[in-house]
Amino acid sequence: MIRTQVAIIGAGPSGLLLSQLLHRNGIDSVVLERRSRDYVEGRIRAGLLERGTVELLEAAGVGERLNREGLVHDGVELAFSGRIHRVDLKALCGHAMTVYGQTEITKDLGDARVAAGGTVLYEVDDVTVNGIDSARPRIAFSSLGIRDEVECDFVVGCDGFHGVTRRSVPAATITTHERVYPFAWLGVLADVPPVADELIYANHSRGFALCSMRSRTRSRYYLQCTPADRVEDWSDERFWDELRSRLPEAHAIRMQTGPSIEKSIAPLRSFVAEPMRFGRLFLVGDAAHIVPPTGAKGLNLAAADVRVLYQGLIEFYRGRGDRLLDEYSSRALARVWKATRFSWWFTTLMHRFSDEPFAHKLQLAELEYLAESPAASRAFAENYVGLDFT
Ligand code: RFL
Ligand code: PHB
Repeated sequence: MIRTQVAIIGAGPSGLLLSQLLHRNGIDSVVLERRSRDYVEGRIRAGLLERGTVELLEAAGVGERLNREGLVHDGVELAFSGRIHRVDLKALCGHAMTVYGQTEITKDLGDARVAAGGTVLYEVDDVTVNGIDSARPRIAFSSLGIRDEVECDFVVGCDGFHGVTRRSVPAATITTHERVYPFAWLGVLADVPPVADELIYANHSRGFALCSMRSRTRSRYYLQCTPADRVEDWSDERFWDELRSRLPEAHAIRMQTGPSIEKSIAPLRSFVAEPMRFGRLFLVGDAAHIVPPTGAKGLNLAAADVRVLYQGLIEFYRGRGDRLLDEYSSRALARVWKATRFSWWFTTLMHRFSDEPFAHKLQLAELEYLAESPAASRAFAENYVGLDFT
């Protein structure tokens, strides 16, 4: 039997970040993770951080490499009708975005947890959550075939969309909202210099494309594909040809190609579970909500949940009561719904939904309006860089 203050399920970015922030504030936690450390750190996912996420990583003591290697972007490009419109994020709302891979964040946090002597148990199976309505909940799990238990004050579900914690609450106490989009993203990672200095989101009659990056020598590109597509259907050559065809001429001719080092297909969905607290169990990040990746809000929302929760836990353990913990669900959800709206809107604006020219014409009209109207540009920029914390 292991005893701790906070038991965290899942060692993705939200679980590790929470554990590290609690540690820096004198609160003990244990993290239980189903996969190996190498697997968690090798998963190619998010790459674009809001300033609030950067600040929180700094507060967790892992800002050093991030500040050295992260690429700061003051603007973002929207491509449509063969033209390129740059949104000057910095000029419109005073903030920039930082490119730094989720792989690097989990590595930095994993190292910090080891350096601090923290307990992160990888490759655990059959996690079950019990007693969330009691003062001492218990988590049972198996490690190397041996059954064990963690007893704690609070349980935090940081175990992603397919995790166990959300499914362990009584169905009558949880409401879920879901929208599945009729397309997916095909992502490719390649060691070629990015086509441009900033990100390019492209609306094209053949479908959406996104040019992102991980460094000055490593590109991350995405294409809208069908949910039925398989990675085997997409040779590198087909991918590069299709990407080139969806970019404006000025970028297409400059694009460098090379062998892919990772290729994957991800479905797109919006999902929100309400509330995000059940007795002594809190849901955080993808365990509670999913957004489509257009706009890069997923990891940033997970970090925003952690920000609210760790402050509540600090207040509780310093003997200042549970007001902040009681407000966790409503405060987190207020931001979640705004990011859900923005991600849905940006997805709807940029993707090809049907053959119907009317829908595409409306998208182009809205993009033109965005390019012409400082008010519309500002509304976009404010949401893209992340709304202020209230
Ligand atoms: P994670 O990262 O899914 O981590 C959950 C962890 O829990 C473990 N787990 C369990 N452990 C124990 N017992 C169980 N029964 C368990 N079940 C699961 C899992 O193994 C895993 O280690 O959730 P977390 O920490 O909430 O983090 C969320 C982010 O990973 C996610 O929101 C982002 O990656 C989304 N996302 C993006 N977000 C951004 O902010 N900016 C981006 O640029 C961005 N790009 C993306 C993305 C997601 C993508 N995909 C593949 C969905 C691009 C893509 C393509
Ligand atoms: C990424 O770099 O993986 C990325 C960037 C921006 C997005 C989504 C993903 O909107």
